[in-house]
Amino acid sequence: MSCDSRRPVSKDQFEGTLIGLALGDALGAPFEGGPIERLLWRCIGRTADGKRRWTDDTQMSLDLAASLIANGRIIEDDIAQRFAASYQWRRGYGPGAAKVLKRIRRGMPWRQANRSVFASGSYGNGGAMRAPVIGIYYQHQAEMLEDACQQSAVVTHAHVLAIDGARLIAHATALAVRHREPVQIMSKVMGLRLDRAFERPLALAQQWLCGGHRPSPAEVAKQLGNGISAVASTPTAVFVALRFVHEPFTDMVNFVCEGGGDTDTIAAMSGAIWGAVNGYSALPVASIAQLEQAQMIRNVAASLFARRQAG
Ligand code: R7I
Ligand code: MG
Ligand code: MG
Repeated sequence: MSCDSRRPVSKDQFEGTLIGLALGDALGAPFEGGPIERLLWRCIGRTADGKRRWTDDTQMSLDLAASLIANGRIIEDDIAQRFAASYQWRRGYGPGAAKVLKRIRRGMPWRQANRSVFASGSYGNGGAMRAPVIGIYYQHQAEMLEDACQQSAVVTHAHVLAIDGARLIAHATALAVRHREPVQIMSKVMGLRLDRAFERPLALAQQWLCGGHRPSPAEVAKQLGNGISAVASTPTAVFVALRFVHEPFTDMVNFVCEGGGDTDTIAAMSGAIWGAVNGYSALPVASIAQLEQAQMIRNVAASLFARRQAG
């Protein structure tokens, strides 16, 4: 195990981030929510040829990546149109996000739609679940990463807590591309200026990581959260990713699924961070073979890498 070695980012890490995200999403989706959501996913969670479907987390990440590939930077109007055009109820979007996207599709400007369901904008984790794309793309440009987090989240998630959740996940992914040591990544994450609501869960996560404490899935869910809000899921995803970063991907996803709650999104975010550290080549081959449109996602990651290299 290398100690905090600085590495040039590789295509393998771009692919690892996006496929790690999609795998976490698809493997976590059957365990998301309560009995009704799980039953529904049993009916619609497989493609005609038996592959595991991914959900809104992956769809929005692919839309964001496609926009960056096309434009080289974040253009809010473009990502709003792409998010709205891709919306399909069967991808399991959050209820508020679904309304926002349908309104944008009907012609409402995103600056109006993003505060039309909740007056201050949504504090859900929908802005954070796509933030790994920002993290890998801007991993060497801290200021641009900050702006891009804000811009990519705000079109659907205007609330400060949603934007800070996106910043946390994007920075954690960017740090994961360059460093391998969990404690090192965690201490850098602690230096981000986030809303006070993130302080307690992040401090506890750091304490656990530094002390070598191995909490159970139930303890993580209880102490850090497993909910649909950015505050109740993004510190959890960062902790889980760092706790399992040198252990098998599948063990990490099983841990998230055992913790319950917003399993697809927590596994998607931790899967992306895990993939950023370890790369595509470390992901489980058998699970990738079962993943809906895995090759397409890999191609998107490769194009994003090429766009990044082109400057
Ligand atoms: O954040 P969002 O896109 O949800 C993503 C989640 C992920 O788990 C996906 O996998 C998918 O399952 O959904 O969706 P939103 O609807 O914007 O936010 C999620 C939920 O948080 C909302 O439906 C509300 O229940 C709650 N919420 C709020 N409640 C009250 N006031 C978000 N913002 C507010 C608020 O301001
Ligand atoms: Mg989802
Ligand atoms: Mg979810």
